[in-house]
Amino acid sequence: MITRSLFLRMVLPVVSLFGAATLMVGCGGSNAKDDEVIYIGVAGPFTGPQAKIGTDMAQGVDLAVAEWNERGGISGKKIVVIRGDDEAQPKQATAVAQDLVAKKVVGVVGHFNSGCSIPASEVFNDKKVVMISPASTNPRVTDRGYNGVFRVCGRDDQQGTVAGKFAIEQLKASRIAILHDKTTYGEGLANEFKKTIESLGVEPVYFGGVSKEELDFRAVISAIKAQNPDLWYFGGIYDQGGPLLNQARQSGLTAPLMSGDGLIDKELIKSAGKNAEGSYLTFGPDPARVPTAKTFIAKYRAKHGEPGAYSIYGYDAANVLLNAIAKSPSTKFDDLADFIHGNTFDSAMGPLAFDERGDIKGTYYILWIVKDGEFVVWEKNETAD
Ligand code: ABU
Repeated sequence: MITRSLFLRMVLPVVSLFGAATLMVGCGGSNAKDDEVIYIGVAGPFTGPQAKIGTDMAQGVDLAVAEWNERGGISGKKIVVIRGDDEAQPKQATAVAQDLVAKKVVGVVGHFNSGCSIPASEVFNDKKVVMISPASTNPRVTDRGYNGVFRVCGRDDQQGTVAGKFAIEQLKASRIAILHDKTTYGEGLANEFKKTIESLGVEPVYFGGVSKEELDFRAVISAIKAQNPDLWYFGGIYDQGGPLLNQARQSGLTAPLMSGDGLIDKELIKSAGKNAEGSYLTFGPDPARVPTAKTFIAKYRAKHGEPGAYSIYGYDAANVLLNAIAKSPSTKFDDLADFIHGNTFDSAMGPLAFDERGDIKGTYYILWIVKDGEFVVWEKNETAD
């Protein structure tokens, strides 16, 4: 089994994510005065084509907050979550960030899309609000040196490298087409993948983008097919991945697809069915194989149904933030940011610590494959344990 704990041997103090404050407050109702509650934000796509994955993430946050409130909240104050729907649109993300700041949130879990997290974090950094993304993997999210910006997922320069090496060294692919959705995430990941295969001596036979709103892929599929690839890579999200796979198979493009974490959502399987079979994806370890995730999975199922790929990351990001709020000298920005930088968190996915950029420490990405209508860890990863 591969977990972050294999890689984290920290000298920093370990913070139990489950050590709560002691005073009890009511959990229900929304009429509490501002000084009786602690507001945190959760920001992501809650409507539109990516509503499913955004809601999964927010429900992870809701579960964490419900647990803290059941234990009495923090310093006698109930925690209240304010959701900000960015609709996966960068401009809307900036508006959401401004709104959350105006509503006096102490910190924010979000956003989902890198293209939203980057502009939103300009607002949060300016207004001194801590932000922890569960899912935004583009390097620039944390590379700008903002002390209060964190993520609990990996980075696309790691993900693209793992994918590129796998394509060349394991799959022995030599004719690789690369497509992306022209977003910060999709194009960035496609470029990281391209860089890696080129460093291993393989030039892509095709490299191009389609708008993230596009659902008719016939022209690009035809251009890709004309190059007779033995593998094609897509930097993008599941809402396009399903139609893309369907149209590719209909047009006779039979080469396996490879992609990143943006495609790991059951909606892909619902949309593409057997056309998704055999697709390779990069993502973190399987929570079902992480012992510390078992309680989360059971509780999430009881409250919200089956967890989505990013539910547990929403939960862990919220718990990092809530621990910082509960255990820092104050809820001021510097105290919260320093606390998060200076501690190891005992999260559902295993020990979690942050480097100076706000990235998690430890190796992260492994290969998954779609098999019999499920996302499963590619078996040979097991040898890396
Ligand atoms: N990391 C998958 C999708 C979210 C993003 O980084 O845009």
